[in-house]
Amino acid sequence: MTTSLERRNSLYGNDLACYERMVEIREFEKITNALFAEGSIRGTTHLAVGQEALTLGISSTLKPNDVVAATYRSHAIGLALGLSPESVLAEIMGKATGCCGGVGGSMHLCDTTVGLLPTSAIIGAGIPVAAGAALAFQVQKTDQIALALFGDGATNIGAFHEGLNLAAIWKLPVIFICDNNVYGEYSRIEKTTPIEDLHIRAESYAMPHMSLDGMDIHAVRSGLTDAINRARTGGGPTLIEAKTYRFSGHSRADQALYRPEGELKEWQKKDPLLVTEKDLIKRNLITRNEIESMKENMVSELTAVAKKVANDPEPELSAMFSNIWTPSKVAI
Ligand SMILES: Cc1ncc(C[n+]2csc(CCOP(=O)(O)OP(=O)(O)O)c2C)c(N)n1
Ligand SMILES: [Mg+2]
Repeated sequence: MTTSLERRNSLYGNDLACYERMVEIREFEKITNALFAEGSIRGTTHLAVGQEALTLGISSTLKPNDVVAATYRSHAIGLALGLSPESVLAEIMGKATGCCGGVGGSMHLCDTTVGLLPTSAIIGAGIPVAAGAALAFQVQKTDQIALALFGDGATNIGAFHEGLNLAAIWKLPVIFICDNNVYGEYSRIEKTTPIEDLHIRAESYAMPHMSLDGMDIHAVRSGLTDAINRARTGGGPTLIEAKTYRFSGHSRADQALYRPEGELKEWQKKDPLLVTEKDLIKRNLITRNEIESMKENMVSELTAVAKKVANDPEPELSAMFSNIWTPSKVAI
């Protein structure tokens, strides 16, 4: 069986493997949505359809011993970093075979073998966690870096400002990536945020910052590479704003009827899968027919995974009390 780390390592320097993983994420999200719709999964889910170039840009550029703190919208970054569709889907379906034994669910994925720190439903929570991990790397004098991936809405949260301030003042090896997907929950960005270009918020912390096209994996890699070089050589943090778009609603129940007419269609012209396909075909790395059969195979593979996972065992009740830390002595 392929391990998370092997899945992760297969991406480096391999544009075709990155594209295939993007296809995997797209089809995985579609299947997950369908399973929710038919009532096979409890709880909720947040899809990242349309944001695949960003997640693959991150996973194919960071080293596997770097760490990533992400959000409740993390099936995509989990798969991109190397988690198997089986372990992610089993977690979402509350099965013991899931990456957290089925007690976390869709919003709480984790696999430290590929650097995915526990994901969280609390907006902005990953930002100080990433800064904390970066502080540990700085103290331990390793060359690792931490990356926080969060949404546009998170830049209005106190944790964002505290995390950036601390990282800047201590020159921590951390990269903050804001996926500006134009919406926070059900609100378009101008309803909640007085500026359009969120990366300029880093100016308040004298931190280097940039905006890039989050629909293009090459743009993501190139911006990230500069930030990584700075972080690894003691230059401190960077704020990157990746302009992207959430093709689906906020969560599974949301049809996104609040979107202006035509907006989705405009962004779909920049669909990261289309952009990557065009690039790969132009470079003679794949043909249109090969793309079609890759997609068909992916759908059959993922359908088989979903069938298998549906029959996996649920966790024992006692699993609720595993992995809980309590101090042996409480100081009064
Ligand atoms: C601290 C906190 N406040 C409010 C919420 C409710 N909430 C859930 S998602 C969301 C919007 C987040 O938008 P954004 O950061 O842009 O991420 P996206 O959903 O677009 O990925 C809000 C306000 C929350 N989960 N945590
Ligand atoms: Mg958003």
